[in-house]
Amino acid sequence: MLAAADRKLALWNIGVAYTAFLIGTLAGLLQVFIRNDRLELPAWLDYYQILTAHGVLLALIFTTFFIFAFFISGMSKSLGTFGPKVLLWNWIGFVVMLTGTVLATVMIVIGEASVLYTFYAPLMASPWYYVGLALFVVGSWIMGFALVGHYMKWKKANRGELSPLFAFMTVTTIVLWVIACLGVVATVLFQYIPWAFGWVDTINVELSRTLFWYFGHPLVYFWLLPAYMAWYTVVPKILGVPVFSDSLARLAFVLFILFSIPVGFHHQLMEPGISDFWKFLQVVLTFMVIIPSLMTAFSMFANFERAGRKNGGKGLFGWFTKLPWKDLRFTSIFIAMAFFIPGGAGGIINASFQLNEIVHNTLWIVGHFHITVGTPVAMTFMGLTYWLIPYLTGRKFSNTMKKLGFIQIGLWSVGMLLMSTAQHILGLLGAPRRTAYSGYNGHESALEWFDGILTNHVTMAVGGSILFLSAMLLLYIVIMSAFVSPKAVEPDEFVEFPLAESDKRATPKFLENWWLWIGMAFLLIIIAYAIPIAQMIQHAPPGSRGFIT
Ligand code: HAS
Ligand code: CU
Repeated sequence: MLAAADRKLALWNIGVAYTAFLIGTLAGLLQVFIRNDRLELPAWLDYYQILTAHGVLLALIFTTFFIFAFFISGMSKSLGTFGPKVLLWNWIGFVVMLTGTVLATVMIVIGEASVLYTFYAPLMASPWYYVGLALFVVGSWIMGFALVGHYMKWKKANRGELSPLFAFMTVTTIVLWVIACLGVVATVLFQYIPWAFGWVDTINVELSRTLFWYFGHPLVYFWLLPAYMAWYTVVPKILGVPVFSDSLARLAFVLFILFSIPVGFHHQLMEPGISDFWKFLQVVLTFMVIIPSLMTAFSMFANFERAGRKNGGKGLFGWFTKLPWKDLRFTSIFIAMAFFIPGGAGGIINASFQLNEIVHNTLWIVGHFHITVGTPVAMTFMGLTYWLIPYLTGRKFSNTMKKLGFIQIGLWSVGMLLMSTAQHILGLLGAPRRTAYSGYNGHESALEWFDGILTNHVTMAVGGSILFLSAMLLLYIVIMSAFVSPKAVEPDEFVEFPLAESDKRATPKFLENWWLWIGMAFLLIIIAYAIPIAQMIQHAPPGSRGFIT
């Protein structure tokens, strides 16, 4: 069991994560009903305010705090108990991050920041919203550096040795996060804050979006990599096999450092002001960043086959039925992975210029991110929550809880399948995203326009309601495992941190040469971004004043 101080730190992070989850899912429920023209909001609340709350609280706040809880627990487990300095800096980072979160959330709730989670200029929020975001990022850096400090101490004590896989992956993710945030910090500090406080009149819109997406794309891998960490290190343990290949796992992670960042233009393919060559180059790099995900899929199938055969599975697919389907810790994450097959395929479609023209401003994209971050990532985090909280509190995860857990992931899967399928198809038919209303083409309401079973805003709302039910069930499980369930007495697999053996004898040492990877990452970033950004500044049209909805 972890030291009490480390457990407390992790639990506080989980607490904030699930508080954000509660408000965020509530906002999601309201949204599907508004889009469906079934709900009139009271005057003090509006669609864009709720949409902002939903995006920020779930995609940014829930994920980040949960990710840090997972990092803290795994780093303490695999490298040893935190020293007082590491603990102190973690707490400082946590408080700064929480302060930023509260400030930004208050601004959203009082209607001063209805700018969506992408906060595109020239939409303008209260300056305090941007200050909140900046604090959030700075806090996450402090926590990240504290964890890297813990890692460096281990490296000093174990000179020349490769670090444990979990620690290596944590550091990779933090490196990725820090480099990515440089873009958002630059735009928030030098563009949005001076503009929102009124120190300057106008903003260079194209530059702000470019700096945002320099950050916004690797942001999605900041969510994904912790899920991959669970797939690579936790899942094999549950299956009773070692990590399939330590070098493959590490190589996949360093490829993310290289190719996650110089690809932001795939979110801006439809924007003027970037010449076609640079869009093309970044699309090529986008196709490079697909490779480590394909490597991950390969590893996972290898795990399954090895485990299934070990349990007596025969023939080409016989192993499939021999997987531990009755184990909630496994099945939840398996479903998460399965959702990433269409999720990833959709990403490849989005990244293809000609197809992007069809899907870019439509609900298709909303469907895409609900089967990437909304299920593969979120459901992996749920699958971790079932045992991580009991592991940290020592409370039992009873059979009733296990049953509820299965119902919960079942509901999430059905809800998401309905909602995201409807979103994808509606998008292809032209239903727009980022709008409160969907009555186009001369129709008053979306209800007149789309009326098939899966091409219907009602289907979307039914899916959304099932998801909300699932979310409430999850919160019940969280509260029970955090505060109510009796302490576990006999040994129980839910009160353990499953971490698989990883044989690193054949792993090349250069995979842990951080300067090599960071240097190459910056080289690629300069190649992909230096000239187009210079052009955006040099040939900037007159800047834009702010607009407030
Ligand atoms: Fe994306 C837009 C391209 C992955 C999230 N993406 C978004 C937005 C979000 C998001 C939030 O190129 C909207 C932003 C906004 O508000 O405007 N995306 C990609 C590509 C990938 C990708 C190429 N996205 C993600 C992940 C996300 C995420 C991951 C969150 C966590 N995305 C785009 C593009 C846009 C975009 C464009 C802009 C669209 C526009 O026009 O605005 C790739 O990383 C995907 C690679 C993944 C794979 C899948 C590998 C499969 C695995 C599972 C194996 C399963 C097993 C189980 C083993 C190739 C690893 C077996 C089970 C059985 C049942 C057999
Ligand atoms: Cu992207």
